[in-house]
This record gives sequence, structure tokens and C-alpha cells, in this order.
Amino acid sequence: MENIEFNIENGVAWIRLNRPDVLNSFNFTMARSVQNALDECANNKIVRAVVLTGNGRGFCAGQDLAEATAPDGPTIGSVVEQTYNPIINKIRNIEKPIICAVNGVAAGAGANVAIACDITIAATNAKFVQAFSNIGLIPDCGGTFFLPRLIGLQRATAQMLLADKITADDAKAMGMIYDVAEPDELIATATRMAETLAQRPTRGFGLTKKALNLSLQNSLEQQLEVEKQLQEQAGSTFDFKEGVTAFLEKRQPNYKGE
Ligand code: T3D
Repeated sequence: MENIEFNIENGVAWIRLNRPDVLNSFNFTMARSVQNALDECANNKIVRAVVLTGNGRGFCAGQDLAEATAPDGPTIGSVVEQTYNPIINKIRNIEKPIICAVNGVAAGAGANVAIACDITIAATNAKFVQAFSNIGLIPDCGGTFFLPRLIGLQRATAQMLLADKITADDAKAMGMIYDVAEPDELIATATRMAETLAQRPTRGFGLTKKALNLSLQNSLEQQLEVEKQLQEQAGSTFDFKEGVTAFLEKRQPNYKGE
């Protein structure tokens, strides 16, 4: 897991992007490490919530532009196919909640990885930049899918064409992210949120994510059918029985994530 730090504590897996000298921009190695870390989070039953953040003053400045322009490097299409698309698919499909704690600037792919996570919180001094148009590229990492759905077509288009630097407070006000925290409170806030989630019904969270993912394409009729099927599965989990029993016995539930 080169170029990242990965550890598990109190049921929470922490993925810290770790190329601070270049604002944690993605090279191939770091992208592969993030993919491997997400696979470990998916497969390890101890992990019941994930936090993605960055070391240093930036969260992630997108593609490492020095590597992207290396003479014998892969084509841009194959970089997107092999590095970014798998990361976004893994973030959306892992059946556990992923918090992104944006500790500083999030530009290009960095901005769009951040908003693809389930709950995005940012330090008040963080900025979001759809930087792609500054270098003649189009937004990737699912940005053209998620951003207009989060903030509407006009605002998404303007951000993508103008590459404005959006403050964390403005991002929260327009519904792009969930919350903000003072810079020295960000990690404590993410820890509290993630450790709370890690004590809650993980199987139900996985099924909720599945339903939300499907809602992005389904009609109401299709979605009602999805809810019926997934509720059937949620209703057969240990945690459903435990939640109801605890409620009736007037005690705190002891969820196992199963
Ligand atoms: O293969 C493909 O290309 C396809 C995939 C595309 C996905 C993408 O993400 S395309 C978009 C790529 N990202 C960018 O265009 C952002 C470039 N960076 C910036 O615009 C600015 O650095 C920021 C707005 C993010 C932050 O500005 P600032 O003033 O806070 O920091 P800085 O001084 O510009 O950067 C600090 C250092 O990081 C600096 O190095 P130095 O001078 O200290 O040695 C800078 O060169 C380096 N750095 C920042 N971003 C990147 C980078 N190095 C390589 N790649 C970067 N993306």
C-alpha cells in the first residue's frame, strides 16, 4: 500500500493519501493502493466504516500531471479505466459507509472522489475545484454524474467550465457536501461519526447504499420494488432482530453488523 497510510481502529478503516509534497495527487501507485485498501475494507469483517482523508495541507490535487505527461506513459483513457473508474465503483459498491474528510484543497479527480463518498465533510479552509477545464480535460471520476445530481445542472456546469475555487461553507450551502468542521476539529469529527457508524447495523447500511445507487436510474415503480426486495433482506438480519428486541426491552442495541 505505497503512497497511502492504512490502519484499522475501533471498527473504522482509515485510508490516508500520502504524497503531501504534491498535494496527494494521484500517481498510478497511489491509485492502485487506494483500490487495494478499498478491497481490504470490503472483505474484512472487522471493518464497519471507512474514512478517506489526506496527509499534509491538501486532500488531493487530482491526477499527478507530471506522471500523466510522461513520454512512454499510458493513454489518458486507459488511466481513467484502470485507476479512477475502479476507485469510484468500489466506493459506491462497498456495503459499508465511507466518510470523506476533506482536509484541504480537493481538485480534479480529488474533488470528484470526495463527492462520490457517502458522507463528505470538509475543513473550513478546504476548497473544491473542478480543475479539469484549466488543462482542456473533461471532469471524470463520476463528476458529471454526481455533481449535477447534488447541486443542479447550472451550478455543476458553471463549476466545471469556470473551475472556480468553491469554499467548504459554500459547498455545504449548495448541498455538495454534508458538513464542515474547523481544521483542527476535522479528524475528531470524522472519528466520532465513523465510530458511531461502526457500531450501527452495517448490513442495513449496505442495503441502503444499494437502494440509493439504484434510485439514481430507476423509476418510482422500479424503486418501490427494489425497496421491497432489500427490506426483505434487512428484515432477516441479526441486527434487525436485535434492534427491535432492544427497543422493546428499553435498552441500547448491541449490533454486530450482520
Ligand atoms: O491521465 C489523466 O490525466 C486523466 C485523469 C485526469 C484526472 C484529473 O484529476 S485532471 C486534473 C488534474 N489536477 C489539476 O489540474 C490540479 C493542478 N493543481 C492545481 O491547480 C493547484 O495545485 C491547486 C489549486 C490544487 C492548489 O494550488 P496551491 O497554490 O495551493 O498549491 P501549488 O503550489 O499549486 O501546489 C503545491 C505543489 O504541488 C506544487 O509543487 P512544488 O512547486 O511545491 O514543487 C505543485 O506543482 C504540486 N502539484 C499540485 N497539483 C499537482 C501537483 N503536482 C502534480 N500534479 C498535480 N495535479
